Amino acid sequence: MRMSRYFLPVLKENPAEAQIVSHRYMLRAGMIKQSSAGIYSWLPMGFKVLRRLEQIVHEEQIRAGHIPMLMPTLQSADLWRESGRYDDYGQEMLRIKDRHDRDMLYGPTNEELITDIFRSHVGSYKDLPLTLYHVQWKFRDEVRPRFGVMRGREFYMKDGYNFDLTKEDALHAYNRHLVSYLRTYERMGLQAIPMRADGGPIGGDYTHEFLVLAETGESEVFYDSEITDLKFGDREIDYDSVSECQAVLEEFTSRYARTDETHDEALFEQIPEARRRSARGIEVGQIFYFGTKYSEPMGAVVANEKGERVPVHMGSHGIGVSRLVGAIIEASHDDKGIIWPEGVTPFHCGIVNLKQGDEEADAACETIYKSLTALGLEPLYDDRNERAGGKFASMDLIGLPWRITVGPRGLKNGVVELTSRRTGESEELPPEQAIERIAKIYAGL
Ligand code: 5CA
Repeated sequence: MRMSRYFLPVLKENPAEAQIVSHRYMLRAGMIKQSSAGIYSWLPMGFKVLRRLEQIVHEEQIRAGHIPMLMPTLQSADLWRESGRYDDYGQEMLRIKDRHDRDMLYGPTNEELITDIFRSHVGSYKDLPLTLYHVQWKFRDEVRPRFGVMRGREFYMKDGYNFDLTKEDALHAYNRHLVSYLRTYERMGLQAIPMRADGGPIGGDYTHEFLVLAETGESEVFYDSEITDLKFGDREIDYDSVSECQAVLEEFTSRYARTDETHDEALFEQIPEARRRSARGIEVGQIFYFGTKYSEPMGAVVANEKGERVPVHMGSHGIGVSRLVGAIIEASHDDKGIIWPEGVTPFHCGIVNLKQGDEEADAACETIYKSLTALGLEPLYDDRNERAGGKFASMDLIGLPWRITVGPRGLKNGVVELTSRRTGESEELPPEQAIERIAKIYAGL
């Protein structure tokens, strides 16, 4: 993309309404614009990151054997009356009437809708196990929407639902989700710690929240410091294997890690003092097993091997896709701007032309731009007629992990400059080598 033709409305001043760094940088880097309290438009660069996160989510869900689909945002209140949650959900639910005076709502989550789809089409244990998911906008009329996309009213969420014949099978689905989530967050450059949590309005005895540690996090968390040494890495896992998924669950959940809702001071004090940590965290996902809480009242039953009709065991599993954009920035920035992890960056590298209009510099930038594009990469070429200082400041704010700087002086010696946004270190090398280096960094991501 050429910056002169893009829509990237960068702000020079700090917006007064932004209290935390991710909100500030998302506004300043022209990623989002508030349309009303807790509701945002995603401008082109913000949208690119959101789409990228969604893509990673899809890849990891499909790898785990889960099936993508799409349900609507607007739902009929009748389904929620069947589960009993229409009244329970309270003011967070946005209730709407259509022209025929029918009660509708903007879905805050989809347990009822998916259970209705399931009961209409599935009747036998032979069709199980089944996990369906979608990535769709949700609406929760939060009392205090704040921190930009972190606590929005409208937000983008992946929600998946498993249907199993037995509790045992459903717990395997739970473990499978835990494993797939660990992989998902690591690919986004995040460490998200599974913590024992509270069921809340979704319900259920088994539930873990995934938290990214950050000073600005809304949750208070307590954990054993050993847990931050755990990495999922690039290990291969057979998602059908009960024992393999179980082993990962045990590895990642056996140490003490809880949110304030489930914190147990006496248990916590059994950890050696030097390893006890209390901190703040951003909740980027939650998994639940809730058994027959919805299948029983809504009649989602299947015939088992003996021909008896039994309610299915279910769970639901969510990832806050739009919140993650903010969470990644909270975890990865400096005082100049965002530092995108390579796995999620909106553009693979920036190209800064130090002297726009200089024949040689322009030609070199064009060649680099075209070569990177031909390799399937997306560079962002700052081809504007601006001073170098302004161009650097914009690039630092936008936070692309790599920058190639091209100027007449370097070109005389046959070199350009390759700079890492994270370390700030620069290296001079011939353009072809800079291109090769970038291609290598992104190979396999
Ligand atoms: N039905 C279950 C699992 S699919 C569910 O709704 N879980 S949840 O309530 O925990 O939401 C899933 C994730 O969505 C949360 O972990 C959080 O990352 C994100 N989320 C929840 N509320 C908001 C909000 N107001 N703004 C942004 N993200 C949110």
